[in-house]
Amino acid sequence: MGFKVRYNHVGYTPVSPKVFLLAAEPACVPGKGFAPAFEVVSQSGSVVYTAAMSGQKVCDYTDEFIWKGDFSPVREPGRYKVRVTEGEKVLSESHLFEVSEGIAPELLRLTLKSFYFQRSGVELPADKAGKWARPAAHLDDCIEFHPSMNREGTWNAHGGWYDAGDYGKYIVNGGVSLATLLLAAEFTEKKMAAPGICFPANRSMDLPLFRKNLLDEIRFELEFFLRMQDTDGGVFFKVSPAHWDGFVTPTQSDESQKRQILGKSTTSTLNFAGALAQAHRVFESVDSAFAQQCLRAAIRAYAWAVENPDVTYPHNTEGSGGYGDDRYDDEFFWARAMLFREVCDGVKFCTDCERGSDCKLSPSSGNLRDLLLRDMEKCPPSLGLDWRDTQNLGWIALALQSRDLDLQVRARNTLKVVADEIVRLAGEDAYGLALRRFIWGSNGDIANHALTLFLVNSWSPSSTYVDCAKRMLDFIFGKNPVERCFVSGAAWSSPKFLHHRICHSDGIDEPIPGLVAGGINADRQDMHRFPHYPGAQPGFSYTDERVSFASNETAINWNAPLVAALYFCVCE
Ligand code: 9MR
Repeated sequence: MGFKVRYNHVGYTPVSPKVFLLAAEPACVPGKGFAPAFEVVSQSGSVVYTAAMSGQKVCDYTDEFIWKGDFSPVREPGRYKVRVTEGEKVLSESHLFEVSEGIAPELLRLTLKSFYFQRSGVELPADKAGKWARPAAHLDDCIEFHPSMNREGTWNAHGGWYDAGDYGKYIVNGGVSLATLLLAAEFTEKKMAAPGICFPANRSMDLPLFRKNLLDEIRFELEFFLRMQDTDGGVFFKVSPAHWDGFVTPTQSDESQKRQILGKSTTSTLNFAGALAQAHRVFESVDSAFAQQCLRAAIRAYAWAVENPDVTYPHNTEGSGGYGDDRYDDEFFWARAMLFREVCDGVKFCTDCERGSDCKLSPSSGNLRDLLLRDMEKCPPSLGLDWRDTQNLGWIALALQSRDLDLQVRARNTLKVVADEIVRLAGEDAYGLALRRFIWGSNGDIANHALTLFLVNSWSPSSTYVDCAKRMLDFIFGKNPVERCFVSGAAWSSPKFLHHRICHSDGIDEPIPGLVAGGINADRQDMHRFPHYPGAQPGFSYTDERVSFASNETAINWNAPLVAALYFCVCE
């Protein structure tokens, strides 16, 4: 009979819940009276804690029997393993893992730094990038328009992060990634300003340094965003190579093909408006001229979208991803709520903040507050957020603003219902997740659920939310059916063969650290590339192979909520 322990391969923070699982392989049916127990063993071999495994469950996406072990009382920093026994027999035991206050801060540093490695168009010098240093390439400062634009001339679309394992740069996905990182930035500011906060909150965390690095990284993308705005206020959709690149370096890619800019559309323009309005808030105290520039750009973008409310995304996907979305309500809600939060009392929106400019909120659209009330009706929240469904960013903006207490209370209560639903679903799931299905980028979904819990906890504090969120992050770091820590460079089981062009062409064995793999994806869209998934059940739909673009690619919109959730783990 095959048993496996499933646990956080990196380790646990002393005060965190410390839960691990025992899984019996799908074919094994435990006999009556089967009663496993476990011990926690220190590196020197002494048993520091024993308890019974509890709560047998069947996991519906792996067909495994699952038991839970909880060793939360073990708080003494050190290296440990868990060993599950039945009578004299050892059923399974873990590798050594840490209990340490340094774990979450280190993971936070690592996952944030991954954005630096995703920078395009600039040199990454060795003193910052170590062995992953690389020369500037994909400058994109003088690129042509895609033929679909029917437009002469060139454009400067320099900078920004590569979206994922490909060399595309996309506003739609960049926008939600920025918004998520900006949320973390908002909280760092509050944290540092709070009276009586004993600094640093976690002794292993240098919060001012983290905040500086976070803002530097966010600004790198924001400056690219600003370049993507056309003179009329609309925002281009993406910059991409003419054809999918092979696994070549950025420099080799430059030598082999040209890059193009394309697709001014409603979703890209509203994504831009939402993210840039929020940037205004975050950068106000750091660089107010830049903050004003962001806000003006956001308003112009919003005005363009009001006049162009249904311009579809570019359907050209040769050499790039689609990010296709023809529903605009949720993007309008996000942009409006962020702008509402920044600039107005909801009555004279544009005239108040952009007197004399060409910014127009169509008079027939009515006052902004009324529009927001309609948005709230039309766009109920989801459990988390992704590039397609962005309404939660609208709800979050309303929950965090204090101009209108009525809207604040409604938004906070609505999101609290969402958090309670996440907790309910997680309680039913053998691995403690609130996913309804594992889809492309499921690790991003998991991180976003955790982030929702942490945000709601900020106005409605409950250890249930925090514990549930932390247990979800354990899944990303190893407590999962495929026994992988999904973040490169974080643990012995981390991915080595991410679907990532730079990682496969830079001649360095170790992948760039801090990148989260998309993770388990029951849809397996890459079967034609013959990946070796470890089992037939949906929960085994991950493989650490380069061909597995559907499970083993990384993307900025999955890394960003992980950074934000880890920030909350450490500091809030
Ligand atoms: O994250 C995107 C996922 O939701 C879609 O199902 C998938 C297919 O359209 O595309 C994913 O995004 C990819 C993008 O299109 C191009 N860069 C890599 C992204 C991550 O795989």
